[in-house]
Amino acid sequence: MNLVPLFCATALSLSVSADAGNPIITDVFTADPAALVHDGRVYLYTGHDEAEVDKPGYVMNEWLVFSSDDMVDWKAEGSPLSLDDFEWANVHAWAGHAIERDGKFYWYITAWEEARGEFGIGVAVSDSPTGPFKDALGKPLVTSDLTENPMNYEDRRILWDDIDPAAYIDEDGQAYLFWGNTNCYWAKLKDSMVELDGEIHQIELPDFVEAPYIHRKGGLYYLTYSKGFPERTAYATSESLEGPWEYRGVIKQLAGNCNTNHQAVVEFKGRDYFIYHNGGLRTGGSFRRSVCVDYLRYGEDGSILPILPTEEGVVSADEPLER
Ligand code: FUB
Repeated sequence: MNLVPLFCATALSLSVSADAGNPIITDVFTADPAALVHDGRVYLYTGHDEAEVDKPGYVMNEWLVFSSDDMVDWKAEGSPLSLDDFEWANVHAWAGHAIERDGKFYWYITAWEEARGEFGIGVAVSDSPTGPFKDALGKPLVTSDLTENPMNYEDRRILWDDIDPAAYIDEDGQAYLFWGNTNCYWAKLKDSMVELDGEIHQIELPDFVEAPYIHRKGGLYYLTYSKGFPERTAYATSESLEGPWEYRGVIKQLAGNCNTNHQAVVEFKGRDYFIYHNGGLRTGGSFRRSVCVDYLRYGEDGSILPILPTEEGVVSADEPLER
């Protein structure tokens, strides 16, 4: 991925096509989905790709929220969080993840910290899933001095291993944060949700690149992630969030017309969904991405069956599922 100068943010009016089918949002470019279910609605948190056509490099200044009660009709909830809300950040509103605890909503995000010249992970908080959100700390929660900064391209030390946060609250109430690029990290979160609790650990996963995401099904924890570059989605399972993790293979091939893959997994009204992005819109591409939704299905042994990206997407969660 490229680090590019900030282009001027363009104010875009947000409305969402009511048509079913992929991509689910067709009037703005959306990337890096995360989802949560609250009071019978699914809330979708995305990045906003604003790069011009044929200009390589991410231009991302804000995050967007959409919501739905059937996974088909999506309501644009606007942009309740942007780089302007983080005094320490100046560019690169990259992937985030939102989670609810005790009636508060915590949105962990990736952004570039101007003072240190590196990526950091911040956290914003709100009383509502749609905001307004405000920076909970006034500084990043995770900075590069806490982690290893692995050597990467051309033997240079990379400063973007602290990206792509994903939070999870276990049955016993313990909260965890997973994140990383090249190295996959995890740490416990204190009950406040805005402080790490103890050591930062690493998980060894084949060709881990980025986008760790945790979900649970049938007593098993699943860690999906982007593997290799261009990226495929792979996964590992464990009986404990603290590992050990068993690598289980690739479930999604390259995203169409786009070099990254970034997934969210959510269960809603008894069905399992795999949310991802591709470069599928006209003028779309690696820096003009679009969020899509398809079904996620499990094998009898708990394996995730290969994800089949479709143009038709999913049917209303309130209608019978015949395929
Ligand atoms: O959107 C910018 C970056 O690209 C994200 O942080 C990664 O997950 C990849 O999708």
